[in-house]
Amino acid sequence: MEAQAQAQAKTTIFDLPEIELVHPGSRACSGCGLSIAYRIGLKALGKNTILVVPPSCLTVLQGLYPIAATKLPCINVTFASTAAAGTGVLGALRALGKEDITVAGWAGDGGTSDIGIQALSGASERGENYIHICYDNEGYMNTGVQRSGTTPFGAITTNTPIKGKLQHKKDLPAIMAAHNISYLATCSASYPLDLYDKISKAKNMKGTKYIHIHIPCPPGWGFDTSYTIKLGRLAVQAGIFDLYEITNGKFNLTSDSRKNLEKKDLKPVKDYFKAQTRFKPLDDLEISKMQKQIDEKWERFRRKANEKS
Ligand SMILES: Cc1ncc(C[n+]2csc(CCOP(=O)(O)OP(=O)(O)O)c2C)c(N)n1
Ligand code: SF4
Repeated sequence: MEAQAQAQAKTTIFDLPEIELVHPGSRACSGCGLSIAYRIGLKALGKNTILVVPPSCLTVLQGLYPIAATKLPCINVTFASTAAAGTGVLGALRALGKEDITVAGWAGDGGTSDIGIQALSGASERGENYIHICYDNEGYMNTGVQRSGTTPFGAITTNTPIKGKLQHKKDLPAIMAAHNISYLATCSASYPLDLYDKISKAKNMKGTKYIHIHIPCPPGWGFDTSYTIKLGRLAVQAGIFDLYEITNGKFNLTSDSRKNLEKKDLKPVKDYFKAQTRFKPLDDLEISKMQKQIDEKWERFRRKANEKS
């Protein structure tokens, strides 16, 4: 019961701010998880925000001045430099005495886990008062679905076309947690209220904050555009992508991931893999190995939760 109560997002659909910081209509694909996360995320960041965005699907979604989809000021920067540019904006605001403005980098998984990681690591080590939001659609999607560090094992991309990716997904939130930043949260486009609460919390904390959002991507993953929400939820309910936050070092599972703690059997990972054409190379043996890894991870989560209580 207690876990159920703690699992609830604090914000309900009725309390979401009515303000819209994204104009209706964008150039994202239909069914894009990013367009949901972006709309809700900007409601949480609020209008007193400057965005820093590297090349990605988000630059396509936003479009260019004067027909940009975003109503906030936004700086488009080079691929590797999001967090460094964010640090520069913070310095300029400090010089102007305007320290009440939120500076948020919003970058893809390629722009965060691969090419942007050194700038982000530096900003985090310095403890810049900066929010970095990584939307993880698990590939370089804007340039035609190439594999990134966070593409999962077995996924077909245009440069892993036959056997799928042979390496496992880089655990970027764990890398960021090792920087001991003030706040870190994982979210999913399929849990918009949980996402809203976490970005709102990040906005009200000092120091470096990192938000990692799982983003179902119909053309990159190979599923029907009407299944975006269902598929993102299945990733969480099968225990593949976990929703949690680390506030000043304190770890907590949230939303359906917290509910998973009390379940004996989570949804089978097979359902998630079979729902996407990108996982075609995975045979039953590979899937059962992955099910075992997920089961072991959840055993560890349960042991930790029992030690705490
Ligand atoms: C230095 C550099 N290398 C390559 C590119 C080409 N490029 C533009 S967007 C992009 C993919 C971005 O991937 P990701 O950050 O995962 O965002 P997504 O497209 O998936 O939204 C690439 C490779 C570039 N702009 N700059
Ligand atoms: S490729 Fe994927 S992430 Fe990019 S706009 Fe299309 S659905 Fe969204």
